[in-house]
Amino acid sequence: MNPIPVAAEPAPFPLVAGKTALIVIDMQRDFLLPGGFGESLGNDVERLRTVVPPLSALLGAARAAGITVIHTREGHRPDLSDCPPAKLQRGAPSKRIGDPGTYGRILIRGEYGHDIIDELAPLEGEVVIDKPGKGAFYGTDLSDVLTGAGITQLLITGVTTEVCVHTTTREANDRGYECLVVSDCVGSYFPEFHRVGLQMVTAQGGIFGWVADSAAVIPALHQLTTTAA
Ligand code: TIU
Repeated sequence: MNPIPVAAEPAPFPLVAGKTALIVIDMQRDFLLPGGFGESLGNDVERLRTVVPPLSALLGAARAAGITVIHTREGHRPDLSDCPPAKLQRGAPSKRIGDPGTYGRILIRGEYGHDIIDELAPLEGEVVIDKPGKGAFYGTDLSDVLTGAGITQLLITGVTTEVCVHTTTREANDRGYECLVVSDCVGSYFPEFHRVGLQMVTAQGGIFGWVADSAAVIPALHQLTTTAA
């Protein structure tokens, strides 16, 4: 089947049926709710809430189109053996990874705060990748999952734009994936970093990939649904 072109910067993005996955990065309570890791770093977590409605709509369209959906969660083992001292000690946050927080131990697997917000909860059968770093490929089996599913195109969403979204997009681009970052479905605690982070993806002819908003991607997913039916 021919790719469906999505209006994007710097050029139309080729959406390919059966080869596209939606990646939802770290939409976890620890990043989005007051009292979590994000706030412990001094951030205003309310800024990330704007991502939830458009991402919810995009997720619905992706599920309806039957494309592969993969969620990621940043976090660590309870004994912190997979958390490098440099990450643990970085900065001077009021609370660190592993400390008790409002939603359990901060960014620790199995804790309430580490899990994905209710609005975007994974459905049964959707892959959830637990990652110790900022990039979703580092220290995970994401490459194997994508290869096994025959995926070549990634729709990248989640938080935060300039940290885990950027790191993952760069990792994916270097591995040969064609990446479309969905601009209103990624968010940052810093509006300026968000804006420039998106520009960095598309500069120089799309050095890391493509950028489009959900209003451009959702109709293409609907088209995929119609074409596949
Ligand atoms: N602090 C910040 O902006 N982000 C992170 O620590 N992790 C992710 O981006 N997921």
